[in-house]
Amino acid sequence: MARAWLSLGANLGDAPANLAEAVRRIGEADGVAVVAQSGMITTKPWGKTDQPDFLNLALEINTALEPLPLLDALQAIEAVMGRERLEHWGPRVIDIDIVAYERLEMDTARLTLPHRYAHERDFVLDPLREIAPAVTEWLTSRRR
Ligand code: PH2
Ligand code: MG
Ligand code: MG
Repeated sequence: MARAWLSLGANLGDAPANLAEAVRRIGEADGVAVVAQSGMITTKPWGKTDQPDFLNLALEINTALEPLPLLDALQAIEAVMGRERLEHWGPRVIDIDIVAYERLEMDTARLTLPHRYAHERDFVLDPLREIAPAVTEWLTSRRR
């Protein structure tokens, strides 16, 4: 079993309902259990600013899946929930990102761990700090 931390975001449709549905689906996925969930926070869009505010939260999970199978499982949830990849950093019904997987460091075409931008995004760090202060500190200190 490995411990991993996820960042979830939504800014299209019923964002609170989308986040709640994603958390439920993540908990129901094979080989994944939700350990802790942060509160939902409203955040200003980062990167591409002419889009609606986001709702974000962080999850801590236990998983039997290796990083890439975990990514597959999370992308399958995004797909069934109607995620369309139209625009880089654009609006979305749901986004589920792996922020960290244990303290693993990897850099492949599909997945970079820890998440490439997590350390500079308050919408990731603030909810994560609520449930995993040590991981949050690791993310910010390794890039200082
Ligand atoms: N996700 C992005 C780009 N910008 N801004 C906020 N506030 N929240 C997000 O989840 C978000 C974003 C790309 O995934
Ligand atoms: Mg993202
Ligand atoms: Mg994503």
